[in-house]
Amino acid sequence: MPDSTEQQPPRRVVTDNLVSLQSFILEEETRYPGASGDFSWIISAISLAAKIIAHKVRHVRLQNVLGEDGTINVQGEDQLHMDVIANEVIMRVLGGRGSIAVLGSEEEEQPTILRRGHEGGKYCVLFDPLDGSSNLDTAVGVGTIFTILRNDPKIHGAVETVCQAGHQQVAAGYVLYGSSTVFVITTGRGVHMFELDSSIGSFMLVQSNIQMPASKKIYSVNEANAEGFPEGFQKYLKWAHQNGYSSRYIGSMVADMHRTLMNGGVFLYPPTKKHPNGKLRLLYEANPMSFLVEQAGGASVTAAGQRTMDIVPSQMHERVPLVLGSKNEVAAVVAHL
Ligand code: P6P
Repeated sequence: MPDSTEQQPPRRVVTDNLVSLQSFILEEETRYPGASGDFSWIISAISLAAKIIAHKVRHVRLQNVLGEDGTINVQGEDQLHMDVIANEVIMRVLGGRGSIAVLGSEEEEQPTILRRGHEGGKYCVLFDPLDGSSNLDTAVGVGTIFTILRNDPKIHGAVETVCQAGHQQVAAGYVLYGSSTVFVITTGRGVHMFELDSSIGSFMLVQSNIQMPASKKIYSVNEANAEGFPEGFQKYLKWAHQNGYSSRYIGSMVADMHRTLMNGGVFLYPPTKKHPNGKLRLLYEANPMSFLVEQAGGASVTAAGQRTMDIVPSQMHERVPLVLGSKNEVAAVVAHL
C-alpha cells in the first residue's frame, strides 16, 4: 500500500465519452426527480423504428419497395410503398409503449387513441413517417419527423388533444436518412445529434448543444413558385440576389432543415398559388423543426412574422407558411414582409 507521500499517478479524465442515445436519454431523465422512465421508453421506441426504416430506405430497390402503393393519403398525395411501410413500423413500435395516449401520423386522417389518461396515457406522439419520400427513387436524403406532447386527460377528443401550440412540445426531433443516418433531438435543454453506428446498431452522440450561426448568406426556397409568393417574399429574394446570397434547395425538408441547422441560413416555404396556406404541416413538420431551431438559437415565424410555436392549431393536418433558420436571416426576411 503506497504511503500518502508517494507520488500518485494522475487520475485519468475521459472527456470524449462514448454515449449512446439510450444512455443520453436515461441521464437526461435523472434530471427530473420522480421521472418514471415513460418518456425514455418513447424515445427508445422512436430510435428502434428509425433503425428499421433506415435499413429499408437504404435498400428500396433491392427490397422492391419503391413506387406507389396505389392509395391516396389524407393529404391527397399518392402514397408510396415506403410511406406505408414507415408508418406501419412506427405505429407498431410505438403502439406497444404503455405511456402513449394518442398517435398522430401525416399518413392517417384521424389520430389513433391507444389509451386514456386514467389508463396510463401520459403522452401524445405525432410524426411524419417519411418526409420527402418522393425523393427515394433518386436516393436523396429523406427523414422521419416526430414531436411529443403531454396528454391532457381532461380533453376527450383525440384531435383536440393533439392540437396544442408548438411551445407545449415536450420533445421534438428528426431522423435524416442521408449519407449517414443522424438522429437530432431536443427535450428543451439544447439540441443534440447522434449518428447511427450500424455495426453495433446504436445511435452514438456526435454533437451536443448545437448552436446555429446567427447569420449565414444562404436561403432555401423553391424559387419556381416565386410568381405566387406574396410581394414581401419577392422583395426579400430580390434583396438576397443583390447581397451575395447562395441558394440551396433539396426539396426534402429534413435534408434542407439539417443543412440549415448545421451551417446556418434560412429555409422558407411561403404561401404559393397551389398552397395558399403554405405546404408544410404545422403540428408534425413546422412545430418540431421550430422547437429545434429555437433551441439552437435560431427563429421560426409564419408569413405574417408570428412566432410559429405560438399558433394554436385547429386541425391536425393544417398547413402553415414557414420561415425558419438563423436569427438574423429570419429577421432579414421579416423586414421585407
Ligand atoms: P416543393 C416533400 O414533399 C415536402 O413535404 C418537404 O419535404 C419539402 O420541403 C417540400 O415538400 C418540397 O415541396 O413544392 O418545393 O416540391
